[in-house]
Amino acid sequence: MALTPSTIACFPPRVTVVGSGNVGSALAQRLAEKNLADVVLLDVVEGRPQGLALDLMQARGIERHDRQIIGTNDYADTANSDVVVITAGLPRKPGMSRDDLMLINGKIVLEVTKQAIVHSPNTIFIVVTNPLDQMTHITWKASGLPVHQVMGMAGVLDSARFQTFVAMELGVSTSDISATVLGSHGDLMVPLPRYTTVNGISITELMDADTIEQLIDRTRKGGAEIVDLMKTGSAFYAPSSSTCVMVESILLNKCRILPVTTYLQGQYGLRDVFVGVPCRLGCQGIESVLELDLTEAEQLALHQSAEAVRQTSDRIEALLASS
Ligand code: TXD
Repeated sequence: MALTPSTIACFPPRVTVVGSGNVGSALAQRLAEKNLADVVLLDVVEGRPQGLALDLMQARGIERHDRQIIGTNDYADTANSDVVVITAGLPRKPGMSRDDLMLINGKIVLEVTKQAIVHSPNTIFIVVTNPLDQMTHITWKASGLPVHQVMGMAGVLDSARFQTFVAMELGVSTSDISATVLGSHGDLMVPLPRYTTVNGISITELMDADTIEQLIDRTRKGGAEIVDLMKTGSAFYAPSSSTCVMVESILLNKCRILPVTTYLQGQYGLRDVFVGVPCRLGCQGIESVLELDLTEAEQLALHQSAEAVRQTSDRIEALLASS
């Protein structure tokens, strides 16, 4: 992989969060309160990002940090961002298919990327908007950046959900559990029990197959379970935590190994498709892709997951061509 020099020149780094809805505003708070970066919060809605930024600024003395939070509707204010996170989009409404949402959010993500890249030409993009794998593809193409500088957040969240359910089932600390979920962000995600461990012991040695299957099923439906409870809106605390840990690994060059949506070019026998796999995240973005040793069944599940993403690539290409 050809790596270009880091854009991170001096502290504090600057992170733009596009979309000041539930995920975007929670992420801005986490980034600032962890003292990780100055934050530019941008939205199309006038006043909302400015109001949220002022509110967050007024908490600084209490939270004891000095990060700047700027709210804006103008991309000029996002100039020289080290990382741009895209959370802008619309949620699915009753009667709307995933395809309808893909086109609506596809146009939004395309426009956001084109505007953001003008002011931060060597940034690193993290896409959060759904449908995740397809939106990440759009940002990669529209930005013209190398693949290691464009990635999607989903696997960290799906793994965190699996980790939580395993901890609840076993009655142990969540911190002692390391969970791995690969694949696309949706019903075909691929939780890997063999690579899910409690202090190094695989859960396949600690639970029976039926229990593991129930936890996997709950993980797959993790987002929907929260939507059903909340009635309006969807999860944002764990999604913003998940995005924050990716930003942190990049800005601090921590080189964490995290499941990230990336463009595969032969790894896992897959090519030219965005899908979630473990990656090493450092100051240049995706520093490398880790290839786990998968069983035939695990490999098949990953390929099926990737195939579902690939089936939509015509529509993504058509959208890009018409822009
Ligand atoms: O795991 C994951 N990747 C996800 C993805 C986890 C949780 C949420 N997931 C998706 O993220 C969700 O399905 C949505 O597509 C996005 C954002 O979720 P959020 O819950 O934050 O949605 P909101 O609260 O509706 O916020 C969206 C904001 C809102 O303020 C709009 O005004 C803004 O996006 N928006 C825009 N901002 C800038 N530019 C444009 N064009 C624009 N259009 C809408």
